[in-house]
Amino acid sequence: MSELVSLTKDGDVAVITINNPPVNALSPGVPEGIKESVAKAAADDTVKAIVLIGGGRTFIAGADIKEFGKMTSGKTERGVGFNPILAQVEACPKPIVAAIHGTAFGGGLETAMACHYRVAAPKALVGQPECKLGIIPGAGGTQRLPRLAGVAVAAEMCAFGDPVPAAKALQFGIIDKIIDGDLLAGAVEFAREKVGQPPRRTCDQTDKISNQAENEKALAAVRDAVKKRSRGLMAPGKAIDAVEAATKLPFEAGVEKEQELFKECLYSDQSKAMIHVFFGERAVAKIPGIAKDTPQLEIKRAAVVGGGTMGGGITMNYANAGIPVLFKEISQEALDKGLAIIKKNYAATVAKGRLTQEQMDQRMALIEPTTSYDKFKEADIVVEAVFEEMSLKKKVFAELEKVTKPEAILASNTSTLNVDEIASATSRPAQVIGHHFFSPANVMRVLEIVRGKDSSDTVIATSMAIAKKINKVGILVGNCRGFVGNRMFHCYQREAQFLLEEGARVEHVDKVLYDYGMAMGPLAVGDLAGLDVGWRIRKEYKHLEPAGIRQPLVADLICERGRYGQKTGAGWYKYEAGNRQPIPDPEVQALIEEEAKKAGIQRREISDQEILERTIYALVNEGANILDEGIALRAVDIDMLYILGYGYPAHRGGPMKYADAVGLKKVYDRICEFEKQHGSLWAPAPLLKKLAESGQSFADFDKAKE
Ligand code: T1G
Repeated sequence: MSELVSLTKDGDVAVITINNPPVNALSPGVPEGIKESVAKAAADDTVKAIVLIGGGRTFIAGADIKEFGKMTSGKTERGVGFNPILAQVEACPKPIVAAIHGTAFGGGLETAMACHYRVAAPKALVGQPECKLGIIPGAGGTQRLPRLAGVAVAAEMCAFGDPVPAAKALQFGIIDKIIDGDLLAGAVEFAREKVGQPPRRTCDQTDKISNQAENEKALAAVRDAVKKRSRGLMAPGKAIDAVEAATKLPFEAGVEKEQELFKECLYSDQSKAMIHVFFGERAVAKIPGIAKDTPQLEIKRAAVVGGGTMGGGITMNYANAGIPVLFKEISQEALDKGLAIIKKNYAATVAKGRLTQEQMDQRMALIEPTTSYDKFKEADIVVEAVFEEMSLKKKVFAELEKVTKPEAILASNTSTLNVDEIASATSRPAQVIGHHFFSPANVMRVLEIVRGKDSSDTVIATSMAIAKKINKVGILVGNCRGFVGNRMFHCYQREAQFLLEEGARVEHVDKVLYDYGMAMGPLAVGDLAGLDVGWRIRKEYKHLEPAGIRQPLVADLICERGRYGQKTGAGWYKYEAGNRQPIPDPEVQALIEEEAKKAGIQRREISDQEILERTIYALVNEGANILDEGIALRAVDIDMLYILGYGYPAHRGGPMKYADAVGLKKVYDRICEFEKQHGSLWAPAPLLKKLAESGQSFADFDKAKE
């Protein structure tokens, strides 16, 4: 018996326990152990019923995702061959009860559904989240789930992958009973009650899939929802196809059809990209050189300085995590305005039913508005979120040093300014760090943590921990102009604007990037964020710009005309009052053409492919420079920052993963062409050259750093 799966007995009930921490994934040996244990229990005359349960903190959380990379890279012949084992479980002549706690996800729920009954702890979750990995259930989930819960629920669960709490699962018919208290004891008792009854095989249930008219309506509705919510993704549609097969084919044929669709997804670039993202979100938490047991500061109270949109969003993050937070502005009027923004944000969430009024009130009660520093001495962390002006930030940090306790963390929400220079305004640079939130700060899940040259290990470790606590993915980066995200974004925006001058229309550039999968095109993003933000930074850094380097011609002119984007009703596009729909503006087009003419730029037709390569490869090339300088720890950190902070499509895996998928040699050669055409701004990054010429990838670069 493999130690991964143990078989014990509780009287006449066999108990099969999975012991594969941390999440009881169906790693090699676990399915075999289940098969062996079920066969033994079935052959044992003293056993009348069987319970299958997870050891540790959860039931089975799914197939071992690490195995997929081995399969798609040919490193293992082993497929996701759970179906024969689940068929044996289902055919067992003795009743088998799955006892679920923690999560029964993917193959975990599929295993539970192959059992004859399912009981669950009240807080358990079930789900088929495979589509979030770019695949679909591959062990009968799309065939058994509709038989238990009906086609509409099954299609929705398989197409969107959202977890379903136990109470809802009970209502849907996915589980049979919720066990309060001792789950195992409850499951054993439930199993005993089934002794002597013919096992209820899920594959034999057909009443919930027999109404074809209802099935077609349900499937069409989920297909519509996928069109709206899953733009560009392949797996959701395939999952619905598999569920549809359950309504049209005998069970075994439906399982075959599912397996065919599963393999189609598993070997796709989309799935490789999304699995990269799954592990990437966890990889970025590993900081070389900062020991796991580095002492951390306990964050019991926070404070935010600056009550604008960013300050308000940051304050909400702490309140949402249950941490009392001071919210400071310089005047009562500004404070009231900031508080109103917070209230409005919460009220909107309550209106959508995603928060109760009581929860909103609890969170508002954790926010203490103030116009003074009086209580800042109690704060364990202060986040400064004032105007992006160095002199103002340094003034605030000089004040903070006087009003906070020596061990307090002093974080700046600066999006590009030099964290070391900000720290120089205090005598405790070890306590200073950058916490760059992305707008809207209470929504975007990434926190770019910028280490200063003196930021202490404790401040860094605490920053990574508090990021998780406030439900952010913390990504540690080095200190340079624009850090990682905005330094690359500057190149991306620069190329987008050069393309306008060279002949592409605003809406064409944006459409190409939107169709690629970006949440918005680069110019529409500028209008959303506010063109004046970049304008102010360009003015702040103008004295540092090297002479003779081509600069965009039009962005400043647009700002000089008071066109800051959506907030002023016009930017690259124009906007009708109260409508955020961008409308191409002939005035801007004329300005672009006029400036290009003045600059002697020969305008031309520009292909979609060139627009895509000039913008995305600009990200890749600068990303390679950033990696080379050690400003980003790994290529995957850059990918995660772009997916979580800039609306980069997860199904492309991030700019660096995408470059790997294209092939670095191809990317490098194209960049060399751009260098010939457009000069030194396109000088290939040395690291990209090195990797391309040695046939390596950014994934190889990351692996070498492990
Ligand atoms: N396979 C391999 N490793 C996994 C894993 C999995 N399924 N799930 C988690 N891990 C690792 C994770 O990388 C991390 O490693 C550690 O476990 C703790 O995870 C056949 C084909 C279950 C809700 O998609 O959603 O089944 O960083 O930090 O926050 O049809 O993990 O410590 O080295 O996330 O408590 C379907 C994915 C697979 C579930 C727990 N299942 N996992 O969250 O811990 S496909 C999933 C999760 C499939 C079948 C198909 C979460 C969790 P490390 P964690 P957590």
